[in-house]
Amino acid sequence: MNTKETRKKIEVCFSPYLFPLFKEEFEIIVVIDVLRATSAICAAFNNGVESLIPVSTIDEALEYQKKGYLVGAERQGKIVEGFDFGNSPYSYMKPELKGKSVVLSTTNGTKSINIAKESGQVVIGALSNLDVLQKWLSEQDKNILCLCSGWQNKFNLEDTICAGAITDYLVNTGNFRSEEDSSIAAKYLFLSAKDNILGYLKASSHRRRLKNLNLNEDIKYCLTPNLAPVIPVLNGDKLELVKEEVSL
Ligand code: 3SL
Repeated sequence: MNTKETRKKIEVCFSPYLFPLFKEEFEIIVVIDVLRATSAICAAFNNGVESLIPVSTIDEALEYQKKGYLVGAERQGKIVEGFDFGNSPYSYMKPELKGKSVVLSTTNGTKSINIAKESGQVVIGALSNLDVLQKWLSEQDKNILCLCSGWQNKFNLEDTICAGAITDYLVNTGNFRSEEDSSIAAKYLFLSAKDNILGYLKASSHRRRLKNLNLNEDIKYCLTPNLAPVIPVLNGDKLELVKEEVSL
């Protein structure tokens, strides 16, 4: 266990809007968009996708499509017309995507990735890769920020609960400290939700939004921990799997 002085920081930023207040201090930024961008990204890598290019705008997505890439695009929870797929994790489990490089643009998640990338090493976080990600983070000896993508710059519960789980785990190793109230609040939300995350989020805004679009199967998948034990990290403009083995 590290002494008080040598412990690294683990903090939580509730939304991309607040990110400028945090961005100078962290070497690793865990971008979280549980419903559904980062869960879809983990599903893609778990299915053998070679790399994934996250882009912020539909124009960028179109440019890649013209170059022959398979491109997913989502806005307001729906597939953007003319693209190969949207943001459902199930779209990224198809055998034909194995070994491919795909492109994705989503309402909040891919924007957060691009906002974070100038400030530190971007790592993808979701409930679906929780255990393996926590273990890997605990071995990095770096200051870590969990950036919750939220919804259009607003706070959301599911990303905060995931960030709280990571915070709780890292603080419990004895090698990390949290000082911000946002991190403490995230941790307490996780502790209240952890025995039934699906039930806890029943009335949450994005769960309702996706339920109205008949996306219940996606909700269940995204809120179930450890279905996709992979660690995607950003290398230049591409997400790729971390090279090292992580044993739980
Ligand atoms: O905002 C995002 O990046 C998406 O994950 C939103 S949705 O779940 O596809 O509606």
